[in-house]
Amino acid sequence: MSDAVQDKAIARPPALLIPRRKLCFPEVPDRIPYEGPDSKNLLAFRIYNPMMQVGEKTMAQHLKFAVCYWHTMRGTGQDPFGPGTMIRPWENADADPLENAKNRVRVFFAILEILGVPYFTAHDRDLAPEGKTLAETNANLDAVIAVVKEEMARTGIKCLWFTANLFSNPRYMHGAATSCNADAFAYAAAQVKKALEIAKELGAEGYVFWGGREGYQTWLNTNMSRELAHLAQFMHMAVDYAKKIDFTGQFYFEPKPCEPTKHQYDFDAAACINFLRAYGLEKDVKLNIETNHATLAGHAVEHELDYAGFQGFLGSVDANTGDELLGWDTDQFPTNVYLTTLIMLVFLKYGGFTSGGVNFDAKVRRESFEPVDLFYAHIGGMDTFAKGLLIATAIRSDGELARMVAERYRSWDTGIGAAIETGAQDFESLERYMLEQGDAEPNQSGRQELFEGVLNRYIF
Ligand code: XLS
Ligand code: NI
Ligand code: NI
Repeated sequence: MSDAVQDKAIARPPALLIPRRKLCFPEVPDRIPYEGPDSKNLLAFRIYNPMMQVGEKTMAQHLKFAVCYWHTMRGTGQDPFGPGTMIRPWENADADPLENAKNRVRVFFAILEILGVPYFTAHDRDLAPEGKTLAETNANLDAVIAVVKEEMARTGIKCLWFTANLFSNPRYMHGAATSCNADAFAYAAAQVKKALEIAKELGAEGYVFWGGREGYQTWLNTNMSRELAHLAQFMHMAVDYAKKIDFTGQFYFEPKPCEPTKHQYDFDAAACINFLRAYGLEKDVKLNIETNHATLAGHAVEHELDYAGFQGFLGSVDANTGDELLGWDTDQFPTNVYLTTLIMLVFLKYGGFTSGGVNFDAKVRRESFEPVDLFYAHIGGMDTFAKGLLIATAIRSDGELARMVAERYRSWDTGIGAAIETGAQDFESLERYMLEQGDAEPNQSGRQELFEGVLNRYIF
């Protein structure tokens, strides 16, 4: 941190008024410019050029970037070994918490404006402090949402999805919808009812269920079938209430295998889709897939996305990354072009984002404690996704990789393969066929190294 910033942070009691950008972010321009690939300026975009036409849409329309409120505004840098580290000149611990919360919203929208990001995501409890009762908490939330609405109207920034925090408060220690305590379920229902009303009011394009503590720590004390039935009832109630108030945003279920519980019911895309189908929610809920959660489940994110995609469950992506040496949800910003290329390849395969988008569910490191780091982080993530979009678009328009995959399955296009696919064969006819053939000869190499080489040719 430069001395100048430090002096300001210490000398100036944070003011509870619309943040004067130059005080909060002295190094950052009013708007991050696009300077092109040759720029050395890391407070500029090198690749992300929102108006650039890529196929039928602009880059901005393809990527639908969102900044999340929780990590960006409420991340303090606290970890299990020490307290927060972040210097946030707009925070005022001595002020009325509600006034501080409103001011924080204005800073948030200033950050998005500077970045030129069109969407945000938030939990209810990120925005406003809890009161002593549910009624008080709702009133606090209403007061802050009024500021959110003002800022949305002022800037044109939209809500990609809204959600409720059903995991931080101790009342949810056993989970919310899957709690052994029916009162916790009831509280969560009231909380999500309110969150859906807000989603409607903000015109949110979606609503996310992330399990939080919907899972368990030990089988010994757990009635799994009862808990899962409750979770399904809860989601049905949400879908029904959304219909009642005419909230037409898309519902998403976000897979995560562990953290905070040992066994999360929303383990991965397969577990979520199975749950949604088993309980009749498949028409109303898609998936919000997070890169780092895929990794924790032992999957590549492109596997999770495509697994959801071919079954019609692909919704949105929480864009972040883990660390290959750390086995927890580190929520780092994505800087790997291979990763973003593969993510965009899958989304383009299914026609791109509709209700969903690229939400940076990512946080700066505890050591990156200055406000300017929020900009380096998001600019880096946006450029990396923009590059991934361009590469994926080139791969798709050449069609070479797709042709190579099609070629690998050519035995299914004619002869016995085509006959099986059309349903014209059974075990008896296939036995007759094989008795005649004698054996199934290996017919081609997997060519993994060739496929990787072709991908690399687009990347560098
Ligand atoms: C936590 C989740 C969470 C959801 C929203 O790991 O990623 O941030 O995206 O509740
Ligand atoms: Ni997430
Ligand atoms: Ni996460």
